[in-house]
Amino acid sequence: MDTQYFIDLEDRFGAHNYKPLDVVLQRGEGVWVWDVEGKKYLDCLSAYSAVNQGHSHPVIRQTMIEQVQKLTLTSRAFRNDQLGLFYKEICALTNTHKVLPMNSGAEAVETVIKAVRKWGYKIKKVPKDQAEVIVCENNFHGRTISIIGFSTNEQTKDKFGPFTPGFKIIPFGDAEALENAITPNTVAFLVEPIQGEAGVIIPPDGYLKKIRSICEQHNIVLILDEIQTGLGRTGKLLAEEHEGIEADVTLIGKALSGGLYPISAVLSNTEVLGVFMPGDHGSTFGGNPLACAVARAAIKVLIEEKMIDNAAKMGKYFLSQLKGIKSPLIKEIRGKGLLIGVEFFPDIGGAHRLCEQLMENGVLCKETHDHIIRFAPPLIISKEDIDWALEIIEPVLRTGKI
Ligand code: IF1
Repeated sequence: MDTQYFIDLEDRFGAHNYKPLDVVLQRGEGVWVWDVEGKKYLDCLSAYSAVNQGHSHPVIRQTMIEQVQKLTLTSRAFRNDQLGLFYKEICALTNTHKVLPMNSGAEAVETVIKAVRKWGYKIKKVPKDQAEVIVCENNFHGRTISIIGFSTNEQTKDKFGPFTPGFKIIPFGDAEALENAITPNTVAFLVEPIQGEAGVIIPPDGYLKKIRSICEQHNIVLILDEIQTGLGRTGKLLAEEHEGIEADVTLIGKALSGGLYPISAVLSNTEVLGVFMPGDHGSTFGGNPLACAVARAAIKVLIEEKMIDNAAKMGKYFLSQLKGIKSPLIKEIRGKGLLIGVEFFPDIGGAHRLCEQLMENGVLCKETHDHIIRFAPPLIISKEDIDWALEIIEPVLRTGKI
């Protein structure tokens, strides 16, 4: 059974809500993946930063196997012996007071929107049904109806309305715009520290500090969506650390399991998550013992194996080498840690064909917004691996061919 066979099956039976590269992967180990024909690739996407710890990390994998053999799911109607330990460890690591575990990133976002609305009514005394949440242009926070309702991307929302009211959209990276958008009914500001889907957009220096202080002044909850930027990706445990601030609420997901299981979490101060009463919110799978055991192992190896330091060092090296490529196709290269975006001039005919050429030659990555390629390999990548990838990337980026 070859590549085409699997592609035909997907096309025939699956909804066509994706247009993947035509590579059918079968196995992964560390930074490498293999397709059904045995060809090896360096993964420069890491499942959109879910596989920060590398594919099939042996410690996470072993933990998962052992937990599967013991207990996987109890529902939250009963307690389990992994949940409390997960809470304790993630709180100690991130300086958090309260945790609410969910499954997908979008669920964590939905959860925090509920929490800050209730916080607004109960604590800030906003009049009934008047709570406003401020978000940014070009945001990406997930795919549910409420979340896409405050997207500014046409395709994301086209023909999916009507949407949830209560959101106000301001430009990203503009602290003054936040100040101006605030009303007495504003309960929270939800923002990505670096916009991933928008094309690795890094806000001006000092932006996080400024929004931290504006939110404090106006008694507004600062929510950082670190689902993509968190857990080492940018060379710090959380991207907020680049400016030495602490959000009131931080959302994490993706790499919280190292890619072995869908796990997300809302991390907050006591006041915000404190508004939830029994019955207010929940999920059948959220906080299950398998998820918690996997998450505990995933954060343990992230720290113990110094993956965050490696992301900082290797990110610097990768970025500087990429910046050294002289190419008429490239408009700008930017990044933090191992979250790197290469933006091409819009008239080069799209970055998709460049991704196809990279794939042909053994490097997997994906374009975003048509003319930007994101390089985000697992955080365990070595200098040798990067040099190997650069041999392939350099000619493709320079000439559009190899
Ligand atoms: C897809 C993008 C990345 C996220 C942030 C919440 C979520 C995401 C900052 C929701 C998810 C995904 C979803 C995935 C592709 C991927 C992506 F290109 F679409 F934007 F990473 F850049 N907040 N990002 O980045 O998390 O519910 O998916 O677990 O195929 O839609 P989720």
